[in-house]
Amino acid sequence: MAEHESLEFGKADFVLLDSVSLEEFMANLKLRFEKGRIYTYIGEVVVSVNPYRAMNIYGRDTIEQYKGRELYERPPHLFAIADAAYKAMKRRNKDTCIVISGESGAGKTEASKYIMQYIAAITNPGQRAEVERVKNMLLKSNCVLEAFGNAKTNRNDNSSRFGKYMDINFDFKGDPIGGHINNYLLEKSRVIFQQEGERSFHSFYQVCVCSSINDGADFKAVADAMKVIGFTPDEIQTVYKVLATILHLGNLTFGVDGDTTLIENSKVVAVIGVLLATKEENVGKALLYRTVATGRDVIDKQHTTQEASYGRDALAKAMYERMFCWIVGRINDVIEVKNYDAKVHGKNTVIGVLDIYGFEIFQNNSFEQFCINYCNEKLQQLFIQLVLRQEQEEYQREGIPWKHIDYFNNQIIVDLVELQHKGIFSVLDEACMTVGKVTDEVFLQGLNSKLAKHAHYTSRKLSPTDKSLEFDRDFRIRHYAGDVVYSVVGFIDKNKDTLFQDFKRLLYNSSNPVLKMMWPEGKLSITEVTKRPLTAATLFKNSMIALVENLACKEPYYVRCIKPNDVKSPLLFEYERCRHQVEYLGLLENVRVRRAGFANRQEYPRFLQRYKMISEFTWPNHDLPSDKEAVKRLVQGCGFEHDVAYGKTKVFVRTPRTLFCLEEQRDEMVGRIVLFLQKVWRGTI
Ligand code: AD9
Ligand code: MG
Repeated sequence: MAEHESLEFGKADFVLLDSVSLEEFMANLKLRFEKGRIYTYIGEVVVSVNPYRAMNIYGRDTIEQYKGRELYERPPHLFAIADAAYKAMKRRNKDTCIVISGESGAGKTEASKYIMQYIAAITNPGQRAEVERVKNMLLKSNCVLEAFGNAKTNRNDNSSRFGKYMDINFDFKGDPIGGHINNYLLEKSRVIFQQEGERSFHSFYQVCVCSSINDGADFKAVADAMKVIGFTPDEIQTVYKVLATILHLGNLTFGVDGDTTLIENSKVVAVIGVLLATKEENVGKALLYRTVATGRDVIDKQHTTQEASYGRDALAKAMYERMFCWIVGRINDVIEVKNYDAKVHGKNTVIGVLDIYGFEIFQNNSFEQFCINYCNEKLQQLFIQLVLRQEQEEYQREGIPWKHIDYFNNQIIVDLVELQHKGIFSVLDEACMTVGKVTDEVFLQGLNSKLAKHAHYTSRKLSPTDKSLEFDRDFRIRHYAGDVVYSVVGFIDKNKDTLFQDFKRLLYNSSNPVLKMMWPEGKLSITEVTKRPLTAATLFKNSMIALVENLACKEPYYVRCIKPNDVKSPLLFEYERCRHQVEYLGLLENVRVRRAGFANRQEYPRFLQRYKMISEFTWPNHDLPSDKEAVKRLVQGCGFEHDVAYGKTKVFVRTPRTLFCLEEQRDEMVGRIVLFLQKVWRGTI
């Protein structure tokens, strides 16, 4: 515990509050925010409030203060959590992960960048060139991914529109030797449509250099970063060509002449032909016709204007998404660990950093918000399992007397979305599988009939008098973080995510090899394409389940971000807004579990190893029947009896204060021992 931090800044750990109530919690959070203390602990969890201003707390000098120190020795900081994750990995050879959560605009992405900067700064003291190269790549990759995957929304000027999980691999020395990025469902619909006040992905403005945000300077930074990462000039050119193609597609309109669908502004087609390195007539044909196999015949079926517009939009979205995934893949090629032989170099360990799109509610919420909010439910569930439930279970396992603490378990909402056969994704997939014309309304009917009694689901049909459900197409989910009304419009299309095969062939047949590489499945002819691709919902659900499994097998560290106001003000602490977040994030329950429980627990041998020098009974070795007995003697000798409980395999320390005292005594003893040894060495004893 950061005891030395003056009380004028409030309590540095919520566990130390005089009494645990929402009011006390909020008062402390507010006081600290107003005093410029944006971080506060709950044990080992960092609570962070977005300061919305540049803080002078991330520099080299601050990094030095946190390097190698214990969590409770310094004021709360992201660096301390990063150091703890790093130390756990290095000392105990454990894979760890840092999970950053909070709603849109709460500060997750900024936090993830500071954490990475910290790790980069404290590693590679030997300045090995290869390690420096890897670190540089990892840091540079952020800039590229943000350009292509972030956008201005009404909640955040730099909102992540994709989920990102980055593994950093370390060698036995604790230096980064590589990494891997997993990206999750990019909100590609933004390419063709943005709500009022929002923008498309930053990358488009950077190529146009036309707007108020600092896009021009960013363009150069992104281009430089891509070069450093190792994108070839051809690859970078292709990226710009794809962006330009998408912009031109946006200008393309369709009309009819008798029975014929035609492109109204055919000059655009010529430009696209050049950009995509393919014949103009092939572009025109792919936009207006679809090749279909009927029995043994293959025919060209003309689109209606509606189908053609649908195809055009699907093409724009798919090209962007594919390019984004390709960029991630290229970065992975460069940063992935190569030539690492665990037998020679020792175990390769990992720190994972998760920065995902936060919970969001817009004026109009669609399939994308549904997926994003489901993802946040999954992460909340992981938090509950790991922090709240596991903690309680550990006390039971260790035989420590324990009073159960109630908390809201959001598993019921996770199930509502993902349960086989009964969940919303299943109902959606079922509707999409139905042969014939399926509408979003049919899907909504399916939901209504399956979920009529579910406490967290309702719709206009089920609650006709409910004012928040304005339209027939609306349904509402009671999420852990609040109620969200979704419009069912577009769910079926977005879930099917159809891109006519003709476009895939068009792109595959481009004479630009980079573009061709992005579209390998275009190789298949019409008669070879049979398999129905997995739906967007199923793919997303599977990736979320895999993500949670991956995180669950690592030792987790948490950063819980809070957004203080909706107007990006550095001064405003909107009490109600913050209270709501504290409640739904389960922070109070977190404090209660932590407090009713114990701030720290260590297996007996480890505890002894660290503190045995402070007691005559244990230094240098004890002759008691067990390590447990030895720890008891040590604790008695120090007078901490009242603050400690003895489990089957671990000693539990209730307050961090005790640990702090133990650490101080240890430091003092170590100092004395060193002095003594020096004297022996010099022969003065
Ligand atoms: V979203 O779910 O991706 O929409 P995030 O990632 O939680 O969201 P982000 O990190 O992008 O939010 O923070 C939003 C903005 O708040 C940033 O662009 C900064 O202007 C501001 N911010 C956040 N954290 C800090 C900080 N530690 N110091 C200064 C900050 N400004
Ligand atoms: Mg973000």
